[in-house]
Amino acid sequence: MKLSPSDLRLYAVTDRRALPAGFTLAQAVEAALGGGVTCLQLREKEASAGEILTLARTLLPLCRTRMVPLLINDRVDIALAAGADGVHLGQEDLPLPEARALLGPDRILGATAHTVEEALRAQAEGADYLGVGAMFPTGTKTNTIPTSADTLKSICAAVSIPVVAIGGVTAQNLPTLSGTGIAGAAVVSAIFSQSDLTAAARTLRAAADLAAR
Ligand code: TZP
Ligand code: MG
Repeated sequence: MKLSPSDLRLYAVTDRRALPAGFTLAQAVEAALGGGVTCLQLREKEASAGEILTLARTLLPLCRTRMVPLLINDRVDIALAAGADGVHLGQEDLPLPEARALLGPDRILGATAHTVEEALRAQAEGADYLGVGAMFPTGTKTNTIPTSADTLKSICAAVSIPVVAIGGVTAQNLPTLSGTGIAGAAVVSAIFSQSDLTAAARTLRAAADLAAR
């Protein structure tokens, strides 16, 4: 599955640690997909490679049914083994040229960028989209680099690939990013820590549809 910018409108990033009691990750993902999530990233920082692979194989059919791309955080090898649609890599992960060589031209390669310079380099090295942030304070990731809306706007203007905002994004603060040029928003806790995941995703999707270009 190749990426279209509208696939990034509401990009849900998993974290089993955030889930309300009683939910499996598959149940949570199914509920979130029902609320209008358009892209899913499997990001389980405490899971073993085998666990991530098993989770990817469980989530892939749920995503495929709804034509939602499934991307794997950090791990090109697991993405390939699971037949996932691609990966998301940060500045300290496998360099993008090597990742692209392993993935081939058709799988999706996403990259994190915090500056225009990083964004242009990622684009030149084969990224299909960029994640930019943290836009707002977040408890989900501790080692984030705070990123301003002005920087986000400059990045969107500098690159031709689509950009998603990440980090502390909620339905309440997402409207403040409207006009920056984002293709969508990526969230962990605003979906996965909510008791009604479908309603949370639906509200965010409406906000993302308004804020994205
Ligand atoms: N990268 C930058 S911030 C972040 C990641 C993975 C965490 C986003 O989580 P939340 O709960 O949406 O703030
Ligand atoms: Mg990473």
